[in-house]
Amino acid sequence: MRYDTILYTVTDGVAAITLNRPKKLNAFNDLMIAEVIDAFSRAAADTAVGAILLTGNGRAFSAGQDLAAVQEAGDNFPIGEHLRNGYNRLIKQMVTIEKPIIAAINGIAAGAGCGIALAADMRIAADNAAFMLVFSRIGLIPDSGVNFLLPRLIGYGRAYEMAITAKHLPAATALEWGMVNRVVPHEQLMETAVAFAAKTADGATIAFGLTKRAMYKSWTQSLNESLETEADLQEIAGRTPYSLNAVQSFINNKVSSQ
Ligand code: T3D
Repeated sequence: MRYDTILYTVTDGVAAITLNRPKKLNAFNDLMIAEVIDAFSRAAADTAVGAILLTGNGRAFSAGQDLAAVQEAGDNFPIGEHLRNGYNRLIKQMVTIEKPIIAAINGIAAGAGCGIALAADMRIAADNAAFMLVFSRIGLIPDSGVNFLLPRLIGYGRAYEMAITAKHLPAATALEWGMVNRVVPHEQLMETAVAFAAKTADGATIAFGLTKRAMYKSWTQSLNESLETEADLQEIAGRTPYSLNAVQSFINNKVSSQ
């Protein structure tokens, strides 16, 4: 698929997906949703890709749904169907791809843009970035996974307040609340995120993918069930060449230092 609204590159084991409608603050139209879904599928299927980096071009990460496109569609816009066919598919895809997704939040992440940032496994934010649940400003409830993901990261009270006030949450507060993993000066964002993604892609990628599966699965499991999942997945992780070699080199180093 040729992309018109995103950029897609693969370097050093990292697939970088860049939302690329900067004049519209990377608001999502239908084409962009389809292209991002296609790019994630491509990155998931590519054995050369060990980590995925998601960012936005220009001054925003994403301003969410393109409201001009919604207005053009008229009063009978089938919003539920639009969510099911678009954002819901994208969010489900992001949380089930067994490769780490790192979002480099370069500016405002609003509405569905915030939900998509939350569906990444880690977030590195520029110091001038911010999150905003703008939905209530236009009389909507949060969507794109926000109701599920945000209270789990920052707690119900904070998430609910963000939803009903629709206020900017600056990166520094997002860090304090556990919504982002780190905040860096804006000019260092891409360098930091790319280096982190490349290091991740060079690590125990199968184990990283299985860790994601185990953690997401645990949210709907009892402790006993989660322990069972860990045992099952460890059977797989423990037999990977990465694990076998790492254990062997640990033993070898011990022997040679005796
Ligand atoms: O249909 C469904 O599936 C439902 C799904 C809904 C999911 C959602 O995401 S609902 C929420 C939709 N998003 C919003 O309501 C955010 C709208 N944007 C804003 O509130 C502001 O733009 C920001 C607070 C994000 C940033 O403000 P500011 O002052 O920095 O920038 P700006 O001047 O408002 O925007 C710059 C340009 O981007 C401007 O275009 P122009 O006038 O220069 O040609 C503006 O219209 C455009 N833009 C920004 N956000 C959107 C947008 N165009 C279309 N849709 C947008 N969401």
